[in-house]
Amino acid sequence: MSFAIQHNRRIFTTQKYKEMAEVADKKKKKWKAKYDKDTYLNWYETMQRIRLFENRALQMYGQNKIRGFCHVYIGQEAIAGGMSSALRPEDAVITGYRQHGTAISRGISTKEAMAELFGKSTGINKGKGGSMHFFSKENRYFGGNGIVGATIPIGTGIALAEQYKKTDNIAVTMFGDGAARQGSLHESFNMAMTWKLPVLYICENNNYAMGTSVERTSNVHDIYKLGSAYDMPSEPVDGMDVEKVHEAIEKAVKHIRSGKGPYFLEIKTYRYKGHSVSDPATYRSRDEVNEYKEKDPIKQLESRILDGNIASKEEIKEIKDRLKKEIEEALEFAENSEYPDKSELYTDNYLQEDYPFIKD
Ligand SMILES: Cc1ncc(C[n+]2csc(CCOP(=O)(O)OP(=O)(O)O)c2C)c(N)n1
Repeated sequence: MSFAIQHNRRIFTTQKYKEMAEVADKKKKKWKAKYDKDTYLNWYETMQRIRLFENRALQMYGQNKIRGFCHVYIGQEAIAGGMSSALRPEDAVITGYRQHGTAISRGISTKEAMAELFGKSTGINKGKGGSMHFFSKENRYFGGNGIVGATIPIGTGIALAEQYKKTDNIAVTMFGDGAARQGSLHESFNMAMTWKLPVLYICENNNYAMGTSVERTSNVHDIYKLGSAYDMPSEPVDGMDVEKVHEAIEKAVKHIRSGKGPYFLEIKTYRYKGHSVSDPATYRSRDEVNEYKEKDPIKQLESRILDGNIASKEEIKEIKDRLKKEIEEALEFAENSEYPDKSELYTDNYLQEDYPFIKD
């Protein structure tokens, strides 16, 4: 007997699902380790650190210890993981507001990140930036930006600065599928290709811009194809698989560093939670969410590590326990830190002296 299952307007039969599962099973058996133990364990650690950090942050939000906006990255960690191994520390990164994971993968400590979420003076931006606005000059991390699509021209500008200074650093410019529809993408792509800027554009396509699916936004569902209008090398990537993310970014980075100009990767991923903490995400089915959870990037990597005898269960447990301790210490640090002094209201502000509308 064959039941029809409707999913995202595609009709699959249970038979078809069975066949797909068998193909996936065969692929799994064929998997072979390509990298050394440290690489796998570093990926695991980076991704688990982000997941544990955000799970605790969500709990703290529930207790009103974190206020304001909070957009979590849970489900998307393979992108931050794969990126961390494919870039150099000197490379610049800029992204949107769903940024805790990216920031942590670039070296911002969980203490500084948690304290920032708590609005405390010991946060990475003295508690004045909050969840959407981490920034770190030392880590070449340019945010954290709440304006959808704004990172695309800013990242392009960072790449222009690197070219002007004749470095071989690249600027990674990240944005969501919703942001990809902004005009700023086209102006930036055009300029970056004309001037062969050292920029890697990454669209983290998690299928939704708030409650609006990619299918409802445009007739072009494969966002990477937007690059072809500018002859920009562009590819789709499986964002649930950290190895594939690493490989794709490594290849793109090699192209960019050799002076050939920009590259565009559409990394297909999924966010398990709503758009932000206040979104119950009723616009998608539980089956859809579960389908992605089945391919969870951390679980996938953990089974590869264990099945491939890369590390033992005990080693994995040791990493998890160490990270749990780290996150508890970050929480304690955030709790025990002071809020910024009132005088901080007047520091770190940009003031244009000749702005004509300043009032005393
Ligand atoms: C210029 C601008 N327009 C609208 C908004 C409101 N807004 C906030 S998030 C969002 C959706 C963006 O989705 P996407 O780019 O796919 O990123 P994701 O949340 O999936 O990471 C919108 C429309 C905004 N912040 N800035």
